Amino acid sequence: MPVEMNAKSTTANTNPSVKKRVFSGIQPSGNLHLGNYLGALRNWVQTQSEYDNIFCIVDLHAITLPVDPKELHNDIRQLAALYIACGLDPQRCKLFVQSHVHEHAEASWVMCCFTPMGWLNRMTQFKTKAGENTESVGTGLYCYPVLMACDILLYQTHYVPVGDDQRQHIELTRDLAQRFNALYGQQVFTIPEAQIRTVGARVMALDDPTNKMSKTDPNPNSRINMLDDAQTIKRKIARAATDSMRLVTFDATRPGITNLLTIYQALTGQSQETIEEEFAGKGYGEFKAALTDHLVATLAPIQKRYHELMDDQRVLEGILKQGAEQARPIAAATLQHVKEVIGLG
Ligand code: ATP
Ligand code: LTN
Repeated sequence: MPVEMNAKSTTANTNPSVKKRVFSGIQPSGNLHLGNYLGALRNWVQTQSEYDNIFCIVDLHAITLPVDPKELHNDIRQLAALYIACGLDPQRCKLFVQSHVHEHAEASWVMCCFTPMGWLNRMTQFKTKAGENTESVGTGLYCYPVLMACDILLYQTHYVPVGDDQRQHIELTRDLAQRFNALYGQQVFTIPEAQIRTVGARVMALDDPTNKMSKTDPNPNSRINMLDDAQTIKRKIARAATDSMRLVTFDATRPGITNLLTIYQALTGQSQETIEEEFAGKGYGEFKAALTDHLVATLAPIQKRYHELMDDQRVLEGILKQGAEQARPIAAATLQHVKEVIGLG
């Protein structure tokens, strides 16, 4: 499976004592969708035996925009259940909730004091999410990339598997770590690398393939949610934007059909040529029916497992508690080192 690294890549090792560390996270802010799965979660699952894995439910990031407390509480549990239902194994991964390890918030304050305003001013996600409201949004939205950097740096992470939209945040993380290490003349932080797949790294919205598929898009038909049933998937794919050419080919000038074909490619693992041959002379209707079948076949077993997990909250809480207990000492050691070099305490 092709993977792009943003620096010299190192081959993963299967010897547990020298496994490289992977860290990533998703915000518990609404429905997990196909973009999150193909761009991030599925890749974590596929490589979990190669790495020392830490996966976080980044709830402190979710409060950077207004959120209903009850919904947030439920969304955290739902996301944890989906992590496991998608195939993350709590025996091989530390799974935890960001706010359960207070070192993230503490490190974030310290690193904010070392982050030039100009660096944050360049972050495009802030501009997209704040929109017209740059004066009224909370400053947490502005400092969000610093908290993300701390998530990664606290664990001496080597690789951060994410979708394409996170590229700029990982670059900032690297810059902050390099600058901090240089300032104190010590290797306080490991310099992480983004791991971005070539297929599925940017799944586009079904209604408007010039925008990325997003949890917070007001149009529910813009995304396939991981918990959508077969009928809903069929309806959303049938409505998905295409064009009037009726040619089932990968073509950057026709982003609608290309997005659907890319989803098909990510789900089947087939090459572009094989897919184009399979649908040569066939219409969009036939292709959309095949895509729907693959989506339903992929999501149905995940949904079954998800419901089993949600029915036994004690098991889920136990997994999250254990994950936080395993993660905390690693984060605490890095934070302690940071405090020592700065002269705090
Ligand atoms: P929102 O769009 O509402 O900000 P989101 O859907 O981007 O939320 P996040 O929690 O920000 O969700 O992202 C979790 C992971 O999913 C990240 O690694 C991100 O890069 C990846 N991801 C999000 N959207 C897509 C997408 N459309 N295609 C591929 N990967 C995606
Ligand atoms: N900012 C990310 C979520 C996120 C994350 C992280 C991803 C928070 N902390 C650490 C990787 C590593 C997003 O919006 N998708």
